[in-house]
Amino acid sequence: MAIKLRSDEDQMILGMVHDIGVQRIAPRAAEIDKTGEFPWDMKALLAEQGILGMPFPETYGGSGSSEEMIIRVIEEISRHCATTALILCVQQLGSLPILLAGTPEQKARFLPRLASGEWLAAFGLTEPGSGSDAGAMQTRAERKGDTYVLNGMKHFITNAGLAHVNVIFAITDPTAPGTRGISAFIVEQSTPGFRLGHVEHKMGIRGSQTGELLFEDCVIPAENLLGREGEGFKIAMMTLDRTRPGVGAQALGIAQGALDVAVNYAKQRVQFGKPIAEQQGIQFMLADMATAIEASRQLLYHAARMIDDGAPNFSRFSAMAKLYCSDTAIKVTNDAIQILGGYGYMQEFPVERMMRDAKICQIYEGTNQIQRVVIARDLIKG
Ligand code: COS
Repeated sequence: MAIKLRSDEDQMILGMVHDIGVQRIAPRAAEIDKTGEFPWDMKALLAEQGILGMPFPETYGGSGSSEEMIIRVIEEISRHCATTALILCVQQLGSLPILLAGTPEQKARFLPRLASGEWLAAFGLTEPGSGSDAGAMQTRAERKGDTYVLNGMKHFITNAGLAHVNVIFAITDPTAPGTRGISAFIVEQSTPGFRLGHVEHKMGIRGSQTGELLFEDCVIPAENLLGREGEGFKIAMMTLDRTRPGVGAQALGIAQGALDVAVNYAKQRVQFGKPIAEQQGIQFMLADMATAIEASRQLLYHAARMIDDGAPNFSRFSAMAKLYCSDTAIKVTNDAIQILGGYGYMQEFPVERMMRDAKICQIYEGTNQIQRVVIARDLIKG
């Protein structure tokens, strides 16, 4: 359903993204999934069209788009290819710590080439023993003169080995209480002692490269510290509060794409002498899928508008949007496969890929169990 945008210009941009999605992204989606190779052509397309520049202010070469526009573009691209949409999601995720906590010098140095799409970004928080419990990380950063020396590893990192700008969270003060010993750093790709480890083979979003980042006496300049020492955990949380709607948008787009396929199929597939779309059992399924998608969309757009309006408690709604949209995507893609029957299970139709792609949305940027923790804590606080 068309929910009116705040400006005609935004409406025009969304129309342009719709056309690119249909004409250029959709035809590549199955192949990207099959080869499991990072789609450099799609990254170039998003860069050329200024889509990768959306999360960056105009001063740094971006378009300074609203969060609402960013999530609507992610949604539109995800209808066709969740892997391609993820390129925009992670560009925002890996750059936001710099936007939120960077000095003017750091912003001037890193943001323009991220906004143009010349560089990719990565966000290094997760470790093997530190997933939902993000504060349990082991990676160390020791101050030595005017440098920090990093040792440890990050895993399950999107764009591992591809990103030039890697925002890495590491412990600078092991004696500090709670998460107050964690700091954030920018590690550039070619830094000695920093390298790509194992690359994962995944169930979905297969064209996105996910892997380990290894730090072995990796020396970075002290000026690459983001914010102050000890502020790293808060920077990570503030970032995730603002990027979780992007994951919701990815899930919502996947769900909408699956519904579109299911409706088309149901109108054409004849069984018992009529299209299955005329069977009430199928109609009820389609109606429930469309209703869940619309409810998810309203919640998601609401959360994005809260971010744009600087609402104080947007973090709860951001978590709700990510949780609800991703649960919807799993339900809707599962039902879409069911409507297509045996064909839905086959790789010549896109719905099995959509279901595989949807699953990660319930897991990354905080599992849906963690989203419930965030929502509940906000509900019961003070
Ligand atoms: N914004 C700013 N600060 C925040 C915050 C937020 N949204 N959430 C927590 N903080 C602050 C707290 O105020 C607290 O600060 P003080 O030390 O000054 O008291 C500090 O961070 C620690 O907070 P808390 O005690 O709530 O931390 P927990 O260890 O209980 O963890 C959760 C909180 C579970 C929410 C956090 O670990 C989390 O989000 N986990 C999921 C991680 C994740 O999403 N990983 C995906 C990686 S990207 S694919």
